[in-house]
Amino acid sequence: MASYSKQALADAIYSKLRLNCGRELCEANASHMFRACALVLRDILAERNLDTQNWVRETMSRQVHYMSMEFLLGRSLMKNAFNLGILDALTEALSDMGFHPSDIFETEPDAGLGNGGLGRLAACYMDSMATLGIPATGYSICYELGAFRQKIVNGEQTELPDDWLNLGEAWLIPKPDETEEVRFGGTVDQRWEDGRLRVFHTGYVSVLAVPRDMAVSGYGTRQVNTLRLWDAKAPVSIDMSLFSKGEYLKASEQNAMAAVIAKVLYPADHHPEGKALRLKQQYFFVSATAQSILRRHYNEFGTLRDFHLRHVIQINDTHPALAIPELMRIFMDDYGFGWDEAWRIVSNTVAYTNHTVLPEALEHWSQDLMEPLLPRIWNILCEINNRYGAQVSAFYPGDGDKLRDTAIVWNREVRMANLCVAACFSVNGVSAMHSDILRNQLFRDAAAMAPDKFKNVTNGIDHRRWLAQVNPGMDALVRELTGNDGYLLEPQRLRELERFSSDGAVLERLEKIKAQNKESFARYARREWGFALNTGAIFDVQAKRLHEYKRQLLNAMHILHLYLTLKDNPNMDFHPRVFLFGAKAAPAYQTAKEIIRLISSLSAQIAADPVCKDRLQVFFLPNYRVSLAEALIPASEISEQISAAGKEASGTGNMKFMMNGAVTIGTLDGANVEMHQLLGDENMFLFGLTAKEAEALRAAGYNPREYYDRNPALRRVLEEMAKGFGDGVSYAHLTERLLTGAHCLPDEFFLLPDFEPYRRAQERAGEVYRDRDAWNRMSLLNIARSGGFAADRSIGDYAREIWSVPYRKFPDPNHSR
Ligand code: 26V
Repeated sequence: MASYSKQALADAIYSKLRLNCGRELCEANASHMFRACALVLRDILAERNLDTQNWVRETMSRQVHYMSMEFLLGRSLMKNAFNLGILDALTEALSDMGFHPSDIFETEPDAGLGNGGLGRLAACYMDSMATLGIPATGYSICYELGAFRQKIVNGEQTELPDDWLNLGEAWLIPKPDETEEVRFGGTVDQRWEDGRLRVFHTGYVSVLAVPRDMAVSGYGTRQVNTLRLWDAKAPVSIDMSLFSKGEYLKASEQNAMAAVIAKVLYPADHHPEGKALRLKQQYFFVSATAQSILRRHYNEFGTLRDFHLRHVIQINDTHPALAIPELMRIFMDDYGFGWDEAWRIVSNTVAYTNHTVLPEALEHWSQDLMEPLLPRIWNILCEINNRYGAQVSAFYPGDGDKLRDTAIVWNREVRMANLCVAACFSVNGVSAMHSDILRNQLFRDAAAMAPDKFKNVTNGIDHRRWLAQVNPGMDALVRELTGNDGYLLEPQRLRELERFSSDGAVLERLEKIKAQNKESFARYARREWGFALNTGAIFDVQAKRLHEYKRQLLNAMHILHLYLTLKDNPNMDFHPRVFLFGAKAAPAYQTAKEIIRLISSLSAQIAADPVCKDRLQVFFLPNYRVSLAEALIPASEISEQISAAGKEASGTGNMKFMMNGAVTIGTLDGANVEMHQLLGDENMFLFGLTAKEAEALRAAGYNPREYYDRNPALRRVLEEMAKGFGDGVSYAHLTERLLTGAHCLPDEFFLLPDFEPYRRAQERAGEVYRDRDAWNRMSLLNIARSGGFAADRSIGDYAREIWSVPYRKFPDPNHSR
């Protein structure tokens, strides 16, 4: 296709419909149309993807390999059309063909290959890397089932499978000729042969890794990168020979392993279970990726000596950390390198991003699991551990504690974070505060040995998706006020909006856009769930994974307090509120599920009480995911970012709300700290203990009872919770966790000390909201100062400070928007 006029697109869609979907236009439904559109765009992208690869080969650019167990992509059709500059043409083509374009876009299932922030971050970064002209490939598993679909039944979360591939497959380009073999189990023998130590691995089980590539477009550029998703298959021919040799058990073992490895994304977030399978998934994807990268390099250059000059591998949390021993294995066992040279190359290639400091989320694997499953990797890990231990001992002579704390293998466990810190040339946190915690607390001893290794790259979001695409009203206003659409490639230009912070007419238009977004979300909520949202109320939103440290329970406690106050004083003067929650709980995380149940009970109680009519509403929005966030965030006015200080590594939802003009009620945690530096006390409602204060309180022997005894309102909230509501369910277990700690620290996340400060912050927000002008100004300044939270800025930081890759733009001369 030479050009992408609406006619050219319509013709191409028509042809895909007939040839690939076997449908005439008159019999096509929205799913057929979506598939046809996706195939048309896939062709355009596939061609540009080849051009990009040729360009990378010719220029021999340094490439980035971004490894992540999660990529929370959401929908791609509108995104790709937007990036290619053909969204208007596509929309018109679909209308001309007799369809509502939005029906077609909304038919696309979310590619939910992730649990939360870490996975969405990877997706935003893929967009920015393509846009900034960085040759980059992402790697993950092609999970057959993505993040579970959440259904609320009688107030409780139930989990349903998410069969995204059914339609999502349209984006994938299978590359069976680039299949890699991954080996599990068996035995390893080492023998000297021809003057070098040779390693022989026998008796293993094989799983084949088959790439299914997805093209990743960038905005306004011809560059198209790749996201390589590995599918698992049993090796058919070996399988048959095993059968003929009578090794039936092994053959069926291989089949079983292959069938299960790429089946489902782990729904756990910070709550590990099903450990063995997760380890198999990690090694499967890491081994396939490492082999694939090395094979391509070797085929091109005939040597791996300069590998690190051409490649950098960024690992997203510790989940892909086995890439380190796996690369060592391939360099040594397959390409004959000695340890020292292999180590020099590998440790100059791999860089690690940490995404959490919660102890239960720092991965460790038992020797009992690792050694039999990955015998050669286990050898290599032990060797890395010995050598690193020697370095630690030399740096801290005679200090056994330091040796223990920095050890990679200790007490029959492999500690993945310590492995990354020892082996990677760069370790970064994801907000200024989080990076300080890594440097000065979590990895203090290792950081003292290599201070330059430790960096910060504050997270960022794809502002083209999270502002321009999801909020067309605001996008139009920004373009009008800044004179053009330049902010799409230069997010800092949002700053130019500050000029209008006292312009009454502009502020009114801002308010109107928000009001329209609220109306539009209310229609969505009515259509999806039959909810009737009061659009005259403040939309107050907390949307993120459900976790105790994120403190959805604190929000619920405040709502309960508001409800009780309203009952006592039905004429209370306050601006009506709609509290909206969106959150999935890890299926095995009982307390998180109880909190969902509590929110549902509270919601029903409030809905049934006439005193709340037109004043107070609470809704739990089922199945929070990327596409729901896209509808919800532009309609939000208050953004709840209320984690216990020191626990949220960064947060990225906070940035999305800010960029859409919601005002934050938040603690000094993660990237909120940087938001606060930009906004000041005047444009944010800050409350609560700081991380230092919380630590000091804990050290002084924190007793939640003191707060309970001192604050009658808080006491009443907890008593009511324990009693339960109209549906007869008691939440005594939750109050017990707060007051006495049932199998946990009492009130581990400091809800009680923060309750009163939170209540006051809420009250202040409610008051300011009534001064429409003041509120709209805050909202405008939030948008204006959000440019620094664009993923383009983060990727620029990675490119400069860690990857040493140039980042350029390749403007697409035909691009029009
Ligand atoms: C840990 C585990 C442990 C084993 C079971 C499965 C599983 C899945 C995920 C994790 C770690 C999750 C780490 C994470 O998502 N961190 C979030 O990363 C965001 C992007 O940097 C950041 O904004 C959030 O603050 C941080 O919680």
